[in-house]
Amino acid sequence: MNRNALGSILAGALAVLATSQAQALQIAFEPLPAGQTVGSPSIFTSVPVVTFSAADVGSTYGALWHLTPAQQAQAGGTSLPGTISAEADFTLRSLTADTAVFDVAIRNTTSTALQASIMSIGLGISPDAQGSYLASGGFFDGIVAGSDPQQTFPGGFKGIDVCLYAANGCSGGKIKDGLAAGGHDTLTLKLRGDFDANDDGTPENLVLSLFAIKFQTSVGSFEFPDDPLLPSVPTELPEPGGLALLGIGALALRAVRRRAAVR
Ligand SMILES: [Ca+2]
Ligand SMILES: [Ca+2]
Repeated sequence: MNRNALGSILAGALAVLATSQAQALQIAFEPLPAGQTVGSPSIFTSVPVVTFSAADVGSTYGALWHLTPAQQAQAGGTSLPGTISAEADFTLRSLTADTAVFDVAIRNTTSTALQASIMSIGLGISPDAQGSYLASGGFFDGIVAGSDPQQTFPGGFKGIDVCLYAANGCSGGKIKDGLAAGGHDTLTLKLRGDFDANDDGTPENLVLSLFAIKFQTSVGSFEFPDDPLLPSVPTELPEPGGLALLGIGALALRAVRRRAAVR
C-alpha cells in the first residue's frame, strides 16, 4: 500500500470523525482552571463533558482511559511496569423527563501481564441525579448514588454524582474483587433526576462528565479521568515513513471509534 492510499484511508477516517461529531453527541474536553490538575498522579488538566439529548437515544459515548509509564514518571513516584488502560461504552437507551437508562460495557484493556484491576468508575452528572442498576454487572454490582450529589471519589475528583464499584466502595477494596486485566463487564444503569427543568414534558440536556476511573495495581492505586490524549504511537518504528503513517491511521481510526455515535 502506498502513501497515497494510506493518506486516503486517513482522510476518510477523519471525514467520518467529523461527520459523527457533527451529527451526534456533544463531546468536549474542558480545561480545568489554570494551574489546576486532577487525578492520581495529579497530571490531568481537562475533563470530558458529554451532553446527551433525547435525539441521542441509541448513541454511544466511548470512554478511553490510559496511564502510561511515561506519564507516571512525569509525576514522580512509583514506576509503572506498563500502561494501564480501559474502555467503556455508554449507550443511551432512553431519556425521559425524569429517567435516563444507559447500557454500559466496561473492558479492562490492560495487558494481562500486569496485575491491575478496575475498582470503580465515577460520573459527574448535571442536573444532579441518583443512580441504580436495572441490571448489575458480574463485577460491578455496587453503586453509590444517594441524596448527596457530591460523592467521595479518590484522586481529587469533585462533583461525582454516581459511582459504580466492584468491591467495597468508590475508594476500592481487594484487588481480586475488581475487574482484572483482560476482563470485561456489562451492566444497565438507571439515572433519576429532573431532566425536564422547564416542565414542558421533554428532557433538556443530560450531561455526563469526569468519567473518573480507579485502578488498583501491584504497585499501588491510580485514579484518572477519561482524557483526550490518544494512545501514544510506538517509538520503536523500524521504518519511520510507512509505519508512522500506519500509526497515524490507527490513531485516526481509534479516534473515530472513540467518538462514534452508534445508532
Ligand atoms: Ca451533579
Ligand atoms: Ca423540558
